[in-house]
Amino acid sequence: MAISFVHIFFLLLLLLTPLHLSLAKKCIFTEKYEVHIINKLPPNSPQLKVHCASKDNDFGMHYPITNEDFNWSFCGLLFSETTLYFCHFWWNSKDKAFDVFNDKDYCVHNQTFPNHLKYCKWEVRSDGFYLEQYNSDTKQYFMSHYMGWS
Ligand SMILES: *[C@@H]1O[C@H](CO)[C@@H](O)[C@H](O)[C@H]1NC(C)=O
Ligand SMILES: CC(=O)N[C@H]1CO[C@H](CO)[C@@H](O)[C@@H]1O
Repeated sequence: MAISFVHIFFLLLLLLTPLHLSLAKKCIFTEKYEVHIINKLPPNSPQLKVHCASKDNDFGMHYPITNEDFNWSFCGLLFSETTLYFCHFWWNSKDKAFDVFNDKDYCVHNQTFPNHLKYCKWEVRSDGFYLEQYNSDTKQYFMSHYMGWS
């Protein structure tokens, strides 16, 4: 008797595990977010290096060329606090590290306009880092200067 219960338990575990994973990928219960980091540095300038990570994911070092879009997506968390992704950037003997996602409504805290698309678009330019915003009054997207290289 006891053995058959153990068998049933492990059978259920095997059946449920792939189901659980596929649910997680499609974000059934939470929203799906995308973060895009686009190299908008001048061509023929030094190579941009980007290292992004969260508590659970490390994307390693990336070397996007001019106009290349380095991006990833993830599901929002159901119960706990917002997911946090940060990146470290190196270019032309300068470097900068900051959160690129720490707020489910604004991409990053303290922005003027909420991000209703769940889509965080960053551009890396020679004068710093820009985050796309949507002005709901004028119904227009625009790139907003977030911080400089130094
Ligand atoms: C997102 O990254 C993938 C490679 O991981 C790339 O093929 C794709 O073009 C990127 N998305 C956009 C909108 O550029
Ligand atoms: C200056 C300012 O508004 N700071 C706020 C930025 O967002 C965090 C998190 O929502 C607040 O705790 C700060 O007060």
